[in-house]
Amino acid sequence: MGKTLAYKILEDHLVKGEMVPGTEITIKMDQTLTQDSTGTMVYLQLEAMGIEHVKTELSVAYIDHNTLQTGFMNADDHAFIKSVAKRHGILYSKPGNGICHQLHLENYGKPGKTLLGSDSHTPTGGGIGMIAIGAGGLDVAVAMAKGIYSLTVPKVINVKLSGSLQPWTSAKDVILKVLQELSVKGGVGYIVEYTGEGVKSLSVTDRATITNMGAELGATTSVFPSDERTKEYLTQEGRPQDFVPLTADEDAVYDKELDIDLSTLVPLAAKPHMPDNVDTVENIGRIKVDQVAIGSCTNSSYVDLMKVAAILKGKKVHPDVSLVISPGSSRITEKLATNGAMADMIAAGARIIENACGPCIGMGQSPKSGAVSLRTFNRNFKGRSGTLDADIYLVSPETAAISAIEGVLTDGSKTGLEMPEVTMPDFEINDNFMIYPDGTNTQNTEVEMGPNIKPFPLNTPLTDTVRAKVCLHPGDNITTDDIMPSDSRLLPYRSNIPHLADYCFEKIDGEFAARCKEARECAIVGGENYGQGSSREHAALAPLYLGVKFVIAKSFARIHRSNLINSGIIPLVFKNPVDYDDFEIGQELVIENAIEQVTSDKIKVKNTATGKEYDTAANLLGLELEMILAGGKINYLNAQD
Ligand code: MIC
Ligand code: SF4
Repeated sequence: MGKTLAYKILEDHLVKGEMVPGTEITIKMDQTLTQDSTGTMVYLQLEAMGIEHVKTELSVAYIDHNTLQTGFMNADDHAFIKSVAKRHGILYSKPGNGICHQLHLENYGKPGKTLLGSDSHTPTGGGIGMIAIGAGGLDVAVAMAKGIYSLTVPKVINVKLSGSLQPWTSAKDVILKVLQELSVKGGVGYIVEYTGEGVKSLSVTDRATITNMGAELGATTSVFPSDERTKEYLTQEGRPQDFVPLTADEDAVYDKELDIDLSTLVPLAAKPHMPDNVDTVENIGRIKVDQVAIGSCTNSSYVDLMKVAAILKGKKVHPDVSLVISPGSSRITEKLATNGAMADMIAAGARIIENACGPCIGMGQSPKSGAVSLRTFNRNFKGRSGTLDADIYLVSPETAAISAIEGVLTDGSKTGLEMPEVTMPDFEINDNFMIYPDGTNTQNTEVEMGPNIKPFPLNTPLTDTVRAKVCLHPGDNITTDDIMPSDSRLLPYRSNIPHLADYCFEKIDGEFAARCKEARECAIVGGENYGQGSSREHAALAPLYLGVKFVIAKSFARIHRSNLINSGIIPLVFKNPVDYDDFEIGQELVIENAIEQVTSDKIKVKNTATGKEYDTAANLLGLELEMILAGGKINYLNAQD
């Protein structure tokens, strides 16, 4: 029986276990990446492990999220990460170099390699034929310390592409189409593998847009084959030697299939407030637009921005629109500056901001009250922009640029305007923003710890009776942005859990933190896809700090579930999802014989307020069980030494 590309790469890295879906395997991790908003925790944890040199082939620490530096906190975090990087042989990418995923693709992504990143959009690397997985910070710290990562073997969906894209439609429309078909939870437990004739028509940066936003499907990762287009990209980036051809076997068997004819796609948009709330731009209609933001790890490549520049050239941004552009990397900005494209953007009235995540994570550029903002980003969760009542639509760079000129949401293919062809040039390598470990005397490097960097909270081993008060009952599709909001006010406190914890669930229920502090031992009762979105382990660490013992939900998102387990918080699923409706804030829940029960496939939770008992399951695989018993991953690892 033929093999999928995903399984070939995983098998190639197998350290423990077998490729049986639903079972646990351990794989060798060739590379890791971190970014600064999750990175400080990662490096605090790495320091706690007492290692010398990292065990990976390559580990990179990027600074791209917290670049506003509105106080000393961000700069202190950067200095801390830089010092730890030097101590352990990790490459350090200075602020201003660009967004981690774009930079990693340009500089270090290699077909056939594995990559673990403390950011949910790490699967961007799948565009170049890697198995690139997003994970919680602690998992990335362990991958650096031991060179391995454990995961549940996913199934594989085949997205079979045929045809080629029409002018004014692009890679963003492909992934929006996939999201429309599969939904934000359709990828949970799967790797999404792209095959078919249509693959050839997509460049590596197109593919990276698609695999990047595969994170919004809840998938473990997404992957494209490595072919002539991959070779072409690596050559343009000055790394032809990194190319290896890779593809699935002709007769590979997949668990699910989705066919997409690229020629039939039209410009699409994800409407507020979910990435899978997709419709055609034409159906949504010519709604008035207040802001257009172009950039993010999804759509900030050279070709994307050259298309934007070509659309803007000689035109004027609509008087009622604020257009802001953040390029993906210093290399791209430099090229746009020297070839005149940036001048075209500025002349049209665009605001050019730093090569960083910026508005995508609410670091500036929040739209006005009640605004309509078109963004080429990947998430439009309510409030993520920093403006709670803004309506965010996710669109392609082409749709964003033409709409910025028209002042209304516009389907470019209906304008009669020609969409200019853009090709990628060869890039000269300039790594002046990179600091490479020098390999000498690194262990003597002093770790720079600013006053805002506080120790991370630790759980205690599981007790036999777990008693907790329901402190939240929030409904379906709760995102990690809901659990632990991030914006310019809170991102500077990513190294300070006690401070951050006071804002936990702030946007959903301002009383949550106070309620937990009063109850001391708490539980959350959630709906479907609880914890979707980012990889931030702060969405587990803040609840841990506030005394959350377990979460019962209808279902969990992959990375958040792992982060809960790493923190020793039990993720329970209802055997009978309608039971969710029975619960109320303030009720006391009890798990008796917890130590024995967590090892079984049924865990009884009693609601002492009503006397009713509910069947739930934690479905813990080998290592996961050990971690829950020990009170989290750090306690488990310490007990091994
Ligand atoms: C995001 O896009 O939500 C982030 C900010 O990049 C997060 C990481 C974080 O919360 O720091 C992610 O995607 O994992
Ligand atoms: Fe940065 Fe946004 Fe990408 Fe997250 S999704 S890594 S915040 S650009």
